[in-house]
Amino acid sequence: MRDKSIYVTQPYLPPLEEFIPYLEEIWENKVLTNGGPFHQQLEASLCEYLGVEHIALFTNGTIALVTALQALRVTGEVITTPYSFVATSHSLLWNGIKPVFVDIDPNTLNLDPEKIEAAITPQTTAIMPVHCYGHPCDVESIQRIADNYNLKIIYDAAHAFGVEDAGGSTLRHGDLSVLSFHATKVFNTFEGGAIVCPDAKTKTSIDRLKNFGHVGETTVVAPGINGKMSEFNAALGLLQLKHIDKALLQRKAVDAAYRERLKNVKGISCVSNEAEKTPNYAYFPILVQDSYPISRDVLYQGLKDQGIHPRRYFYPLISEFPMYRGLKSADKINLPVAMAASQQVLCLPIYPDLDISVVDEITQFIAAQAA
Ligand code: T4K
Repeated sequence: MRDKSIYVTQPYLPPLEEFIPYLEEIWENKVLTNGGPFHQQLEASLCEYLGVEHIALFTNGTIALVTALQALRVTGEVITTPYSFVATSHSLLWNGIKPVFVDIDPNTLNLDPEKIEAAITPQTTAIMPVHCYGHPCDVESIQRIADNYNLKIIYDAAHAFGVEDAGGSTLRHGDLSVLSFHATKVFNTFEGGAIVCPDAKTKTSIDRLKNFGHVGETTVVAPGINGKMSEFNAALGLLQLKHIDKALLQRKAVDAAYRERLKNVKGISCVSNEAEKTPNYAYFPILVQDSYPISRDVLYQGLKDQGIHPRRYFYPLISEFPMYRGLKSADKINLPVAMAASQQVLCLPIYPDLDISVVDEITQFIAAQAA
């Protein structure tokens, strides 16, 4: 019998004793931050693991998004999705940029490329799509539009750690991709994030921006911010990397168990991960459709009453929050697919240590409501 509540996620933590040698090294070196040895090692190790050329580590994904926009000098209007965590659009507001919301594709729940062109104005300078739940966007169509209109692309890849498509890492697309290493993510450094850069020059300018714009002791070349990852977090990242493949396999088993047990439940559909060559099983979103006998919110509450805490990522839509709802593009009429998804989605618990008996319990509860 289960004796504790189950949350949508539980951070992966390696054995504590494995972290002690890293701490001892920090204590010995007395280098705590500002691009120390663990920071450098983690950048190199992540490049190798993810199959990308250049990575700049950050204190979290939000500051990385804010900095990515600064690095590309994005201004004016940026086309983005309302179906995301609010940090996506907040990074635009922090740069004085106007978000322009465009509806999503009903299958991938990512920005719908067919709707992008109609939203482009003379003020548009970039597109900020999200690989929602780690499922890749239609990167080719988005790139074609960006090329035609001379727009930058910054992917919010907060959910897309380790995801690969047929050609390699999903993080290689666009001008920049931004990762989050928050506690709730597939790969975590407690707090953390990164920008995947296409070349060394871009990485250098981003490294300056995350260090106040400093070059050397006495020169400041840009109004940078403090976005640096500490040695403590970088050391955690190095240790997590040693365990990531096992953690991903455990997630894969949970994902497969849900799909198998829910496949015949009328009114419940699982978001496909067939587009990925290597999925990361970051989230397990289901859509509770009209043909299911109870609403998403009644199911949500029913599970909570059992001590199971799924999450309605992403409800409400970003466009419904007070600082966005006055925008013309925030009008519900423009965003029917995103509205429907936000009313139907429920992210079920998924994390490496989740026991399959809990998946059984959750799926039996969901199926029982439909019986
Ligand atoms: N772009 C996208 C698309 C994002 O999803 C995010 C973050 C960002 C950008 C920004 O990246 P960061 O600046 O965060 O690096 C969480 C996270 O705080 C946030 O990182 C994440 N997206 C978002 C989707 O989810 P909450 O409000 O759901 O977190 P919270 O505290 O309710 O945690 C959920 C569950 O996880 C808890 O019920 C229990 C468990 N948990 C959580 C934490 C923090 C633990 O067991 N231990 C923990 O330490 O926002």
